[in-house]
Parts: sequence; C-alpha cells; structure tokens
Amino acid sequence: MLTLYHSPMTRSLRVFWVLEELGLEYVLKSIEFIPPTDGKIFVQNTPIGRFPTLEDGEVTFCESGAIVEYLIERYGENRLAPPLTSPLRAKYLQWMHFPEGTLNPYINAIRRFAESSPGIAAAMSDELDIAIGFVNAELADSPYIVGKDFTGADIMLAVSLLSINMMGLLAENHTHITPYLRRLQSRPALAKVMQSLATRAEYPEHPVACR
Ligand SMILES: N[C@@H](CCC(=O)N[C@@H](CS)C(=O)NCC(=O)O)C(=O)O
Repeated sequence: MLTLYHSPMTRSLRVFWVLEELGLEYVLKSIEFIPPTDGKIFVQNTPIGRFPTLEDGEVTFCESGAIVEYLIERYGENRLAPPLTSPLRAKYLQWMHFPEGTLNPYINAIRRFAESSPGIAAAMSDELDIAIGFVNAELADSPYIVGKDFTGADIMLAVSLLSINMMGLLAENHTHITPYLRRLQSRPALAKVMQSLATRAEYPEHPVACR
C-alpha cells in the first residue's frame, strides 16, 4: 500500500499530483506543517520529518523528485516519461531535476532572507529571473517542458513555478509560463490537488514558508 505524508502547501503536492495522474490507490495522510525555525529541520510529523514522505510497503523515503521518478518507473506502465532509449530521455531528466536543483534553492533563499537581508533576497530574485528565462525559452515551441507530451518533469516544474507565481516573482516578459501553467491547471489530476490548497484554510495560523 502506498501512503503519502502530505501537507497542502509543500512539495508533497508533486507526489499527490503524480499519484492522481497514474490513477494509483493510496492513503493520503494530511498533516499540519510546523513552520521552520532556524536550526530546526526534519521536525515534521512524518516518518522522516519532512514533506513529502512516501511509504510503499517496507520502503519509506523522501525527496519529491526521487518519489515522482520512483512512482513513474515502478507503476507508470510507460506513462509520464519518454522511454529509456528515446532521445528525449536526457531532457526529461534535466527538467525533472532542474526545479529542485536550480529553482528551489533560490525560492528558499528569497523566502528566508526577505526580511532579514533584503539585499540578498533581491540578488537571488535577479538570478532566479534568469533561470526562469531559461524555462520560458524552452516553452516557446512546445506545450510541455519535454516536448509535445506531458511528463513527470512538468509535475516537478509546475509546483516550483506555482510557488514563484504566488511570491509575485513571475515577470511579464516570461510570456510562455502563464499559458503553460493554465494548460496544466486544466488537468483533472491537478484540479484535485489544487482543491487541497483550498483545504489549507484548516491551518490558517501557519502560513507555509518551507525551506
Ligand atoms: N528537496 C526536498 C525538499 C523537502 C523540503 O524542504 N520539505 C519541506 C516542506 S516543502 C519540509 O518538510 N520542511 C520542514 C522540515 O524540514 O522540518 C524535496 O523536494 O522533497
């Protein structure tokens, strides 16, 4: 049995979304997010102390990218990823890892330093903007980030872009990103996931700034 330890405004959205896209049976444990304080991480009420955490039988692990990749490899039945031998496979891996490897470190730093060191936050925003430009250029000629087909890389990327959008950091010149997010938001699986954001009203006193 698959069990996802989930909190609505965290990266567990990615896993929730891929589980829905694949039509898998799973248990969703929705857990209140404990806001971060300096020096304390891995303190969430999940088996590993972080969101997302997935249990699959005797296996328990974290990292949204690893979980998304695992579920697609293990249960995807050739959906949501180009075949290993496809020339698109390398791009798929690039975009699967770009969000956590490149975008989210900026997002985390901007959130973390917004009040205490606005100069650092501004410098990080400028660099993030260049990285978003790289994404925007890739979307100029294709509906999805790896080409004509929706893949797990879109799931990874969209959750980072939604955070960036919510932070007001999506510049108007990145013209391909908003239509891309709209395209993804028309997917029933994402609609269900977004619904869970509405249920975030359960925990109004804890605005999430995960890092
Ligand atoms: N790179 C990791 C980041 C995980 C992460 O930072 N999770 C946050 C929520 S978005 C968390 O659980 N932070 C609280 C903590 O570590 O106590 C991933 O993609 O899963």
